[in-house]
Amino acid sequence: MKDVLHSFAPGVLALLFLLPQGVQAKEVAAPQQLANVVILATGGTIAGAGASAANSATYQAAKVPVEQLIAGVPELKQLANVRGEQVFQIASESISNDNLLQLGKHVAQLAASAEVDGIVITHGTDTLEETAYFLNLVERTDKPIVVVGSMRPGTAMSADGMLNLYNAVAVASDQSARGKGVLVTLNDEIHAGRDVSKSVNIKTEAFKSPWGPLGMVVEGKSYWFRLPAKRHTAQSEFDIAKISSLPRVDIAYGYGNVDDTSYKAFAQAGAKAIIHAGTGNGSVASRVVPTLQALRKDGLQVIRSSHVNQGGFVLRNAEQPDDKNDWVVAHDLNPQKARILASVALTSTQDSRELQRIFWEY
Ligand code: DAS
Repeated sequence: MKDVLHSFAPGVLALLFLLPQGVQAKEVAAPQQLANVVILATGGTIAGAGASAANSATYQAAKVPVEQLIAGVPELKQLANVRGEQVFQIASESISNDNLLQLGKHVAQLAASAEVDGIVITHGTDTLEETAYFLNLVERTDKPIVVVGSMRPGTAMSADGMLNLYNAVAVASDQSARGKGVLVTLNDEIHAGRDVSKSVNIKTEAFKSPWGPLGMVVEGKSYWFRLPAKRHTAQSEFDIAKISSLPRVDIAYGYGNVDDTSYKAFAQAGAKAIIHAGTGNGSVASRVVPTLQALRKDGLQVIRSSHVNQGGFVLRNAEQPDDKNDWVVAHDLNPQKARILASVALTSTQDSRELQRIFWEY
């Protein structure tokens, strides 16, 4: 661990020597004027460590504890009164529904406290978009909740985690971020937790929203250009306090030559809904349609989404007779986000028409 801190120190030390004389450090407000921000650490690359500074892609995720992350960015103290909690220390591809519930309930407790003004969640990038959307649906608060990750470990040259964390705390401590839903900051951009997804896995500019980011963070200041249009957080009908378990929802991938094997297997495993990650407009291979019609008749919900990678847009009764089949369409949500919304929605309704309303509104 010590050597990892040293790898952070040069960055900070260099700053002290390189800073041109006469440049005044940012005015630091008195602690009582600063927002109180809690950083919940869950693991991922932002907590990763590689063998050398040249390892930007080969490293171990979920190694560096939250105290070390905070110590690596001493400038956080100029933004907010920050404290850290280590909730998990896992790579996010391993996050489970139980992890989501545990994290969601802890976030709700913190958000309810008058001592907390904003929450930052450090998280692996692989399923960051799912966690951010989940919290966007179930956290009944207007306080800023900002999910942040990094594409390179802190030990690598040009590591992006330090500035991403600085930006996340800057947004979480900013009154202007209130009421904008759960936010995701990477690469100086502020995205809606609902819209953003990981679109490339080897660049620091990895996270994209099909309809664009909400804003930018530059030198610790948030600049807003758009607002979320869908229901979220305090305006949501869902409440983490009323959710004790998340129904199983699986994703079956559509592709050439596909057959109904995966759909049947998920139904057999107890899925309450299957997200069809379809080609194009959520299209379904003709040899799979009868199985999905039968599964629907058995009570399983069928939700058509699209696995196109820059924003699908699945409309009812286009490509498939959804009214006749009593299927649901996922609108512009990618399959992994559709899974999150279906699982949350199924905690409150089994009615396919209600599910469709929820997919239009969230
Ligand atoms: N395995 C990845 C994860 O934890 C590492 C990362 O990109 O954060 O999501």
